[in-house]
Amino acid sequence: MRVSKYFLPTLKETPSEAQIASHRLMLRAGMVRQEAAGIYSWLPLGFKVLQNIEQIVREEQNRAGAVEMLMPTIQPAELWKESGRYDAYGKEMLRITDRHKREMLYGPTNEEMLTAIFRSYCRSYKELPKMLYHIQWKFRDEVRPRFGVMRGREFLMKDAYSFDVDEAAARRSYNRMFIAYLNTFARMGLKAVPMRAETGPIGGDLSHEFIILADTGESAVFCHKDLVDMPAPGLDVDFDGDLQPLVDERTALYAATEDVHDEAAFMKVSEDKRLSARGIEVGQVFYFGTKYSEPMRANVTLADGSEQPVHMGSYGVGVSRIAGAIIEASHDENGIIWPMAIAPFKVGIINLRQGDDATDAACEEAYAALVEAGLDPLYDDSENRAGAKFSRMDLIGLPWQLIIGPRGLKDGTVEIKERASGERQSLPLDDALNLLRSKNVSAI
Ligand code: 5CA
Repeated sequence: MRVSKYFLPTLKETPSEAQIASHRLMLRAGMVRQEAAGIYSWLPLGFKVLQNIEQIVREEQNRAGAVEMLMPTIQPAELWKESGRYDAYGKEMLRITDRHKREMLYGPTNEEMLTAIFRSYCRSYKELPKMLYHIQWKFRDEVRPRFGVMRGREFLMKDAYSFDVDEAAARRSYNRMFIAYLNTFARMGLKAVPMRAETGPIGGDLSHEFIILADTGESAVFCHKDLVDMPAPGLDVDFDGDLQPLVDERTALYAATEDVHDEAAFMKVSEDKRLSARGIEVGQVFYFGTKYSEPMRANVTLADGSEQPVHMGSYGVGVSRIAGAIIEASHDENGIIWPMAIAPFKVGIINLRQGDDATDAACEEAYAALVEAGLDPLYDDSENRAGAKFSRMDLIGLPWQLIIGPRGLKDGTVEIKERASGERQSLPLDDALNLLRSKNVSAI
């Protein structure tokens, strides 16, 4: 992409309404625009980031055996009356009445709808287990939408739902998602720690939140330090095998959010390993058994002919929140530092003298080569002065910068800068292109 053809409305001024770094940087980098409290347009740069996050989530859901589908954003109130959550959900639910005076709502989550879908088609234990998911916009009329996309009212969520014959089988589904989440966040360059958590309006009594440690996080958390650096299981995990030992490894050490925190248990962790911190919740998994299947009569016939409500769990990832969370975890005073896997473009090409024939030609050559290599370059071909190009490239945080100017070209060299370390090196264009090609591997 060429900057001259793109839409990249970066801001010089720091927007006054933004309280935390990620919100400030998303506005300044021209990633999002607020349309109403907690409701955002995703401008082209932000949208690419959102799509990259979504794609990693999708790949890891598929790897774990979940099947993608798409449910609507608008739901009929009847479904929620069946489960008993229509009144219980309270003011967070955006309620809508259509022209025929039918009560509708903008879905805050989809347990009811998936339970209804399941009961329409599945009647026998032979069809189990099943795991379905979608990636769809949700609406929760939060009292205090804040921190930009981190606590929005409209936000993009991946939500998966599992159906199993009994609790032991449901536990296996829970474990699959638990492990898939560890890999998902690791691929995004995030260290997410699973912590025992409150179940809130979703229900059930087994739940973990996946939390990234950050000073600006909304939740207070307490955990064993070793959990923070424990490596992800890796993409070669056998999801059909026994995942319990991998889950046990994580759950044996103390980790809890403030809502379920047990001070006495925490004090048993040796003092040098005790970590009390703040964190951002990027995902949550729930096992709630028959909470929805029982009132909604989603039953399956067992081998002995008896009928039983199906055992369910649900598993959410805050896709749009993650865009903010990654920036919170990875930025400096000059701007965002994207991990390679999430970066909206992998390389930024800076032309130091637009209009100089040799410089323009070298930039064009580099651009074509990087497109060819699948590195999706962003070429700043604007008439801006070099200083403005540098600061904008730092602000939007592409992992690599390829800097090309007349002075270097005279000696036959260009410059490469790594955004994360700030390290720069001069080398011939061909070597620079080869080096960049060698960096084109996704994380993990
Ligand atoms: N039905 C379950 C799991 S599918 C559920 O709704 N879980 S949740 O309430 O924990 O939400 C899942 C994830 O969505 C959270 O972990 C969080 O990352 C994200 N999320 C929740 N509320 C918001 C919000 N207001 N803004 C942005 N992301 C949010």
